[in-house]
Amino acid sequence: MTYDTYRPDWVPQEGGSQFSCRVMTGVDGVKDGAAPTGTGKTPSRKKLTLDDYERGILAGDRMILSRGITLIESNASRHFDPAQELVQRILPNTGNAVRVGITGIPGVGKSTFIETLGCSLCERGHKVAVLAVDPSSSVSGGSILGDKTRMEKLTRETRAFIRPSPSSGTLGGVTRKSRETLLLCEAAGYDVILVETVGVGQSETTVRSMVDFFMVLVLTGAGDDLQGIKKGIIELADAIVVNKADGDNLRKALVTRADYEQILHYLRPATEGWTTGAYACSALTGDGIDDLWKLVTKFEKAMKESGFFQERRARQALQWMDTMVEEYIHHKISQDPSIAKKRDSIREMVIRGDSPPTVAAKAIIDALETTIFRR
Ligand SMILES: Nc1nc2c(ncn2[C@@H]2O[C@H](COP(=O)(O)OP(=O)(O)OP(=O)(O)O)[C@@H](O)[C@H]2O)c(=O)[nH]1
Ligand SMILES: [Mg+2]
Repeated sequence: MTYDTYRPDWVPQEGGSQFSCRVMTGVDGVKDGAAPTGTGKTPSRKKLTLDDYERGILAGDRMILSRGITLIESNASRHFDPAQELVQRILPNTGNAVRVGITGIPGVGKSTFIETLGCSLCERGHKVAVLAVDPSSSVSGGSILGDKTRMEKLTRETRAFIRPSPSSGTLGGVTRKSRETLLLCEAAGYDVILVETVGVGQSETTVRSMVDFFMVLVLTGAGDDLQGIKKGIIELADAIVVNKADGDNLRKALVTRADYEQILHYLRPATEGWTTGAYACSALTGDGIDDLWKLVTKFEKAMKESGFFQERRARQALQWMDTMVEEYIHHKISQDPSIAKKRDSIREMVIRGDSPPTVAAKAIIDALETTIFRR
């Protein structure tokens, strides 16, 4: 056997020759002189068939679930049909979870809340999937990425599955992917789905349209107590939750809660037959979290009894379908260079006031009909 002898970078003063390293020279080929096998490249992952995906997901295999979601999130056109077929196949096994949306301004404590609630639910035997709808992710690369560290305990929980926001595409694209991801998680046996979204822009309306119960987290103590919260968001909520009701902030949080309660009297509730209330909790200490879960359970029971639960889901499915059709048409318009060009010049005319919007819309529809729908 041959060795090369090296002197390490650091040796004790007076260090003798025993502080040398002896490194065995490498050999070409493999053990016992046998011929090398393979190409030397890292082996690629086994390609899964649709049957593999279906079976794996229904058996609750997390690795296959992750890969199924990756298939759905893919922007490659060759993945579109198999992804749709997969959703179609698992569809009969969906719909059994309670879907809860959680929104609020950045820093309000959504991730901490989900971590605390999620762990508590897992302890009680639930299987919890956490998803994110993040309109900024296409720009920033996904703000929930850092959340895996904020959900440290939940990440380690075997009964929980955390999926960061799909990181590319328009909000519409992100939404489709999130909805389908939700279905896959349900098929894999997750009975609670928590969807986090930042309370800015359009994303909360989108999340409202895919969940049963919608929670808006708010803060206190920033001078004007109702800072930054748009009336529109409150009108979507089934519960307003003042978070960080702990320590020195507790008293103020309770005052804020009462203020919201007042405001809610004047607003139309988001869900027919349900009174939206204001609550206080601490995601950090866990105070009030279990009570909020009881509230969700109470909501689910009452809405199922009244039939509103199923009715809303049916409406959401129809809305989803309509959105898909609209998106397809918009996609077609922007994909077809002649229509896109025509649309741009028509838009200019509308901006300049040279064409009324109704006439302009008709011109675009005519262009669509002659080029795309002529078959
Ligand atoms: N005192 C106190 N601090 C909290 C509470 N909940 C969250 N925090 C802290 O608030 C900060 C932001 O919490 P996150 O859970 O990351 O907030 P987020 O709403 O998910 O933020 P984004 O994902 O950036 O939108 C963290 O430093 C948390 O430790 C709470 O109930 N009490
Ligand atoms: Mg977060």
